[in-house]
Amino acid sequence: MMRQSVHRIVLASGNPGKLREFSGLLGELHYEILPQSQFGTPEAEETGLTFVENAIIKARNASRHSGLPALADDSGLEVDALDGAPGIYSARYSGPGSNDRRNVDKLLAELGSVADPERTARFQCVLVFLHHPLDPTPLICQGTWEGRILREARGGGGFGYDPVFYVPTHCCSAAELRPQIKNILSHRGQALRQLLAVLGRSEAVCRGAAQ
Ligand code: ITT
Repeated sequence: MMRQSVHRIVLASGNPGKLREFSGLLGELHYEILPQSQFGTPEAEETGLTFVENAIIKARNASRHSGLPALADDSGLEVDALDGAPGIYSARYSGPGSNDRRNVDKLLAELGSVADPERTARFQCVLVFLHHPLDPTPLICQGTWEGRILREARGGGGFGYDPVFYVPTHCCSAAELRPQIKNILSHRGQALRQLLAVLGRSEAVCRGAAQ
C-alpha cells in the first residue's frame, strides 16, 4: 500500500491532559495534528499486555476512522514497591469509573507504609506512528522519566499522577513544573523528540526515492 503524506496526522487520544501536552510539543512544527474526536472515533479497547501493543491498537483505530496517518501514546506509571503496577493499567487503576483523583488516592493508600527510599517509580511512554491502518512497519519510540512517589499531592498543573510524582532533578512534583519544563523532561517529550527525528529521516528517504 502507498504511504500517504504525513502533513495531516490524527492524534489517537481522548485524554485532555495528553492532548494539551502534544499541542505544546507539536505546536511549531509543520504537521497539522487533528484530535481523533474530530472524526467521531470511538475509543479502542486496550486489550494488549504491553504499552507497544496498546499504542498500536489505538493508532490503528484512529487511522481507520480518519483515513489519516496516526500518532498514539500509551503511557503509565511503574512503581517498584508495587512490582511495576499500575503500569499499563494506570488509567484504570481504581476500577470502573476511574479518574485521576481516585487513581492517586488508591496509589497513596497502597504505598501507605512504604518508606521514602523505596518509593521509586518511573513514567513510561510508548509512541506509535502508523502511515495507514495496515502499516506493517510502525514507527515506535519510547521515553522514561525517573522519580519517586510523594506522600501527598502537590501542585495544580499536569494531569494523572503528576501531583504525587516527585522529580528529584527539580525538587518538586511534576504538577509543580511549568508545562514547558515538563515537556523537556517528561517521558512523552523524550519519546516525541525521538519520533520526530525518525519521521523526518523516513520522509527524507521517501522524497529521495521519489526523485
Ligand atoms: P488515551 O488512551 O485516550 O490516550 P488514557 O488516559 O486511557 O488516554 P493510557 O491508557 O495511555 O491513556 O493511560 C495513561 C495513564 O497513565 C494516564 O491516564 C495517567 O493516569 C498516567 N500518565 C501517563 N502519562 C502521564 C503524565 O505525563 N503525567 C501523569 N500521569 C500520566
